Amino acid sequence: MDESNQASVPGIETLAIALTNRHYAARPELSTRYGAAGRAKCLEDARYHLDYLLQSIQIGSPILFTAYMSWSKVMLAARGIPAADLEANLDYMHEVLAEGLADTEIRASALRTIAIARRELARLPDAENTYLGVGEPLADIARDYLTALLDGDRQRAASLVLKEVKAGTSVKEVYLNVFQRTQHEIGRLWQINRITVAEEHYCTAATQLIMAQFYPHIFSTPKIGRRLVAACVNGELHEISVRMIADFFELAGWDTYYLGANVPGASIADMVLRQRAHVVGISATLTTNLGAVAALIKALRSSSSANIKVLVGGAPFNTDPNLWRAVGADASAPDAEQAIVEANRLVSGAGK
Ligand code: B12
Repeated sequence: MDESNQASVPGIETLAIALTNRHYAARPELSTRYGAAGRAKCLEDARYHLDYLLQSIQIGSPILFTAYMSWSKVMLAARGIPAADLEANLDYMHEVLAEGLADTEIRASALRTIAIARRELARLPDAENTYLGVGEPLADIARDYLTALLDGDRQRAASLVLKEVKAGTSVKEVYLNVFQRTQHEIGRLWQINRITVAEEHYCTAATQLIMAQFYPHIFSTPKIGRRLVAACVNGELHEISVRMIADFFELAGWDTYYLGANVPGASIADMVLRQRAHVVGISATLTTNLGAVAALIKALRSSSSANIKVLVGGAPFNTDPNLWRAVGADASAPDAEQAIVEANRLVSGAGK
């Protein structure tokens, strides 16, 4: 099973070096302004850009590259790097790939994909709105919860949500409107350089701990005889998403086998078989992990679990609602609530 995260087009490193050289040749003042460290950072960014580009074209979804460029624009703006630099970088990328890609089909889709992103880039905002805006459900609780975590007070954060559930709010609402929204907000704050990686790690670990406090409730629902195996694809470290999926299924009476982050495809396939799962839920947050999702599904289809229903999800699937077809899945769902609806529909035999 090929689970490589790098798109299988040769020479990403060569292209990244050529792109960086082109950028610095056109803008020699960058060397004096940012020094050797700046050049190394530019090369690192070039690798990321090309990796996202190649994954997007291999999976046939230009919108994924545009979404990545949109994310880059916000990220760079918060660090004082103007959008014009990113636009110029895309222009140089267009030139470098026009000269450096031998395969005419790949070259054509690469240039088309860059052109789409380049056209959109000027229209895209350089900041993202908060996920905890006034008017969102449970927004006050979510804001207080985040403040408690950023104060380093996970006890206070826990008691806020436990009290809320005691008062009648469902665990599902707390999951989606407090935990999920807060995690998205934490990502935004990290992206715009307002919190550190350590703060993000603390908040994430605390939320995982607090989620566990709901387990007596989650695991007490009567069972309906359906089984879910849920995992992050190989290379994928964002595990709360799929844990949330598993918990919603457990609440809906399924027996769930939650495998967590970064699971080798062969192990997922083995678990599907051993647990005689009705559905396997596969999560990918990063576009660069989509190749591994497609490889895993291909392997499942040619195994003794060929008839397993495959549900996929995560940020790229929310960006491109048709992406599930391209990776060979049976369906996708934008969140944990919709995931149950899709899984029940798949198991009851109603095709899409
Ligand atoms: C916590 C976090 C991490 C932690 C994860 C730890 C852990 N134990 O999970 C760590 C530190 C490991 C991490 C690392 C990285 N991260 Co990070 N991370 C996050 C953060 C802040 C929260 C993730 C989370 O918990 N979300 C909460 C869940 C519940 O929400 P969700 O993912 O949307 O899930 C729902 C739906 O998508 C859907 N769904 C998801 N999966 C599935 C599966 C199925 C089957 C179905 C049906 C539905 C479904 O249902 C879910 C539940 O409702 C996000 C921000 C964000 N927007 O999510 C950034 C974020 C995803 N990370 C980001 C980045 C850049 C990275 C790194 C590349 C950083 C780096 N340079 O090292 C690495 C990559 C690691 C890797 N190889 O996977 C970026 C990605 C941007 C992009 N362009 O792709 C984000 C968006 C932050 C940002 N705003 O900039 N990260």
